[in-house]
Amino acid sequence: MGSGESKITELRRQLNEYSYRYHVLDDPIVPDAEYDRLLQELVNLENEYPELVTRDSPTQRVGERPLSEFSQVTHDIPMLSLENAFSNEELIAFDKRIRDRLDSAEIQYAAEVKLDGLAISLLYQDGKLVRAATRGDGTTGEDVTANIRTIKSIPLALRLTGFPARLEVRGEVFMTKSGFEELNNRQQAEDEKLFANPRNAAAGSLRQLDPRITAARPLHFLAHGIGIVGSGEIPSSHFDILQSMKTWGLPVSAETERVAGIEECIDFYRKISEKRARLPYEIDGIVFKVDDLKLQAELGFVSRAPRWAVACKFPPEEALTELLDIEVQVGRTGALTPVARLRPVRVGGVTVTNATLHNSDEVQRKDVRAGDTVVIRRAGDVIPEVVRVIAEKRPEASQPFRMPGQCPVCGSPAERVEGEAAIRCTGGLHCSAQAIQSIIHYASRTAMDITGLGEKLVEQLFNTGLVSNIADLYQLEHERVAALERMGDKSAENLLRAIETSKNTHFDKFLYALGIREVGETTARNLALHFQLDEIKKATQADLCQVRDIGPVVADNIVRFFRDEQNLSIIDQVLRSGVNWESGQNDDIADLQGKTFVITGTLASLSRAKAKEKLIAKGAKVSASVSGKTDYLIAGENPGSKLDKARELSINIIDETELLEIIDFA
Ligand code: D41
Repeated sequence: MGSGESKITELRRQLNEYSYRYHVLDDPIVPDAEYDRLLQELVNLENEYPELVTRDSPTQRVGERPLSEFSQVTHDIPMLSLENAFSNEELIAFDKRIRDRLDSAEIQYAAEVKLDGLAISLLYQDGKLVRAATRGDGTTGEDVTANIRTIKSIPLALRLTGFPARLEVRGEVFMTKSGFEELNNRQQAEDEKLFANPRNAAAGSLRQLDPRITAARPLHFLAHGIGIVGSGEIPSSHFDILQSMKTWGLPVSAETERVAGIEECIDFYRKISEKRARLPYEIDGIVFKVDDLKLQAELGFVSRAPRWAVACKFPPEEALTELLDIEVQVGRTGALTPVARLRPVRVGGVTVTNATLHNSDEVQRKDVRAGDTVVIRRAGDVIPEVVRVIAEKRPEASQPFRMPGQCPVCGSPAERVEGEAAIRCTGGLHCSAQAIQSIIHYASRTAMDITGLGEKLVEQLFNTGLVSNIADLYQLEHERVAALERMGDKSAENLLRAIETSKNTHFDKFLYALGIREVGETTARNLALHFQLDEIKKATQADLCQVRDIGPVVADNIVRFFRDEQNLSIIDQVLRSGVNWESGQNDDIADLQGKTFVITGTLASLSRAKAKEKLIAKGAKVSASVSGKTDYLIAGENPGSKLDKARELSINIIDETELLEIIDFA
């Protein structure tokens, strides 16, 4: 072997190994720039020795010429479809059918996420990728080898040994959520057509006749099964096959687990549903497959679907509906928020009638209009939003939306604040919408915590003239409250007692309750650690900027708030009504101040939400995932992968008893 040849072999080995570490193990060992440098070195050497270029060299991913058409491929072993289960009951029935047929008490399943991509078949002959085809109708697909070769997570040659001489790998080609966003941003910048979702973007990218276009698209692949196996041994269970494929350099999902029995299936489904919004790619369900291949063979298939597998579909996160009208709401701080009123539609498992449009810039950018057919998205527990308009369905007479120049509630001029997206009503507390919202906020659980005083009741008290500001709450009389519609003696008594009880509070809660613009719970707590009320009233912008996390804008909001005579008078009245707090009570808060907690598993004596609230009340931060910034992991029953991660990062792990001590939970 010449020195050129051995250098080329070594470079290819190195590049393939780096690629494997990156795409399959998700654990890169070199920076991208180093990979690119070695690849360039290989390109140069191959130019020097063109006779040494091989089909499976990492330099040979992108073909030079567009195809004129895709040729047809017949799948020797048909690519079957999946039976669906749309409820827990249907999943339970699936498991029961299998147990009955096999006369078995408990079945082991491989539990996988169901990627929302395109099913693909990859044929490896002697470890070399020789053909790639779409699923098509399951019997006949299209030959997309040239395009598939451009996908970097698909090995052109398998690693190591032990794979069958002929091996058909089946899996899904997809685009990550972030890859999709980036692609659409690029398309927009270049005035090209936008893709509706990652799945369509992946499909459109794979359908290109010019592989150079496909190569520029962020496509990924995950293997989830096999087809043809010729001359060679494979493991006897599906899960073990996936593990073997991984060692051969094929990427498989990190979420796959082996589970036993229906209960573990349901747990897995719940776990992934909860995680769904945080996964980097879109999934539309879970697939359960009988793990043992012998049992699979025994079960066989009906028409075009195997009896041994089932797909549990998630409710779709997007739906189409008609936008009936755009209404402008006024928030606590006067911000005018356009809200879409929708023809009711089911999305993400609930019926949605309103969706946020954020602000007027957003409405302009998306050009959303009354009468439009729109895509609504509700992912996880986030507020439903309008994603985009279906332009083709726009009615002819439609008018662009315009933000009103006046507050729709009080008629005061609406102004855009420099450097802000929001347009605000300038009416302040003279605006009934702002007045009502400020009282709702004052009474809310995380502020003064006046039990039972919610939105509806505040509106009623305000509209009947009993309460116009927070000070009036303390002047309420039993008879007049009891006389309100839907109230009565008992409810009135409960309300007045709740108001009385709430008078004993903490300074930070009170500060937060005042609803000063941009003073949230954390800022209020930081302020309370530094100042007494009298000091804040007199503080200058510079004084306030000394406080952690307070910048000039927030400081300015605070100064303005306490310069307003009406605000000062209301605060005076409130305090004279008996609202009080102990001074110096915040000493113990300092311990947890700024510490970051993550909670995993189930807690026996309180909900995770409650634990989170208590920790935040003590000045801690609570984050959803473990990282280097985490100070403590609270591990309850059945902790998940967060516990492993925390151990890996040597993060302090505490149990429920210790947690209860920290938060003085009685
Ligand atoms: O992730 C997927 N989309 C996925 C699709 C998966 N994890 N497993 C699958 N398993 C099968 C069987 C059991 C029929 C071999 C599938 C598909 N089929 C499938 N994809 C498209 C049609 C069928």
